[in-house]
Amino acid sequence: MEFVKCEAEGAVAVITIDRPKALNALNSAVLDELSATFDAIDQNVIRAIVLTGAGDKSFVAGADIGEMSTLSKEEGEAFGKKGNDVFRKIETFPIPVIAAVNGFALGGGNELAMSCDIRICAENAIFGQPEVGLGITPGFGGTQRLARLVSPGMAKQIIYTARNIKADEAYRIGLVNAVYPQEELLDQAKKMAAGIAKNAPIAVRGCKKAINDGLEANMDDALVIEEKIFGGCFESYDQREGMANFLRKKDDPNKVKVVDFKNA
Ligand code: DAK
Repeated sequence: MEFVKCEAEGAVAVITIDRPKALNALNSAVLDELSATFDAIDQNVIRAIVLTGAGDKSFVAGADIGEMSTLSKEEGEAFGKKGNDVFRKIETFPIPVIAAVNGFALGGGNELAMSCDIRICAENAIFGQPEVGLGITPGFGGTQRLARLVSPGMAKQIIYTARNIKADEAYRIGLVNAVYPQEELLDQAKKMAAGIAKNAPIAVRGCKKAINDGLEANMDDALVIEEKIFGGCFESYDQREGMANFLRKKDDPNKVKVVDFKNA
């Protein structure tokens, strides 16, 4: 791979978009490599993924404006589909994906972060959807995911004005879960990923599916989705062992652990 690197550390994989000369902007090659990288993840070994950008300036500075500038309508639609297919693959990937946003997350960069399960960022992170300033609409799911993640009004303000927001504002509106000094970001993301990887993998995957599928359904159907996934956990080794373990440790005075969410 030329632009996407993947390193496994135990049960955690770190995927890095590495195209420094264009601040990690997404051209077709990056999108193809990103898709192939997720396809190659060994889901029997990896239990959580961190997605980040190379360097300390940019997560992803958007779709590649040079490549997009000469597209015809048909080519534009095909480029949009290519991105949407990869981002949907990430969003529905069975294993949780944490975006460690280490700088610019503009346009397709913010859209990529939003296709991940969880976003944390560095203090220098900048988020925005600058598309209307370029004469286009967001094309990799930005109109849909931003409105669902923050609020329709806030998403419309960000998209219509094409004004960027800083890390603290992204935190305030709930676009990111936490903000860290740049030098701590990756370790914090790996720590969170390792914390997820420690838990029962079938249950974690079930939670991701239940939350994602439930958000697309009405509450009655969503609760049925949850019931089925919940039921599916029973008789598994993890369920039997997890519950037996709790019952064995019932009298352990240290068993209730409350953790500061920022250090979870
Ligand atoms: N594309 C291509 N190259 C980029 C780039 C991008 N998005 N962003 C930065 N670069 C390149 C710059 O051209 C420059 O290259 P050289 O000139 O050195 O060759 C290099 O990265 C360093 O950038 P700067 O010199 O500009 O660095 P600064 O620190 O001064 O500024 C910046 C950083 C991030 C503020 C600035 O580079 C910038 O504004 N970049 C563009 C950000 C942007 O507008 N991104 C959103 C793109 S729109 C669709 C599918 C997808 C999309 C839309 C529709 N369909 C087909 C339906 C998605 C759209 C977008 O993502």
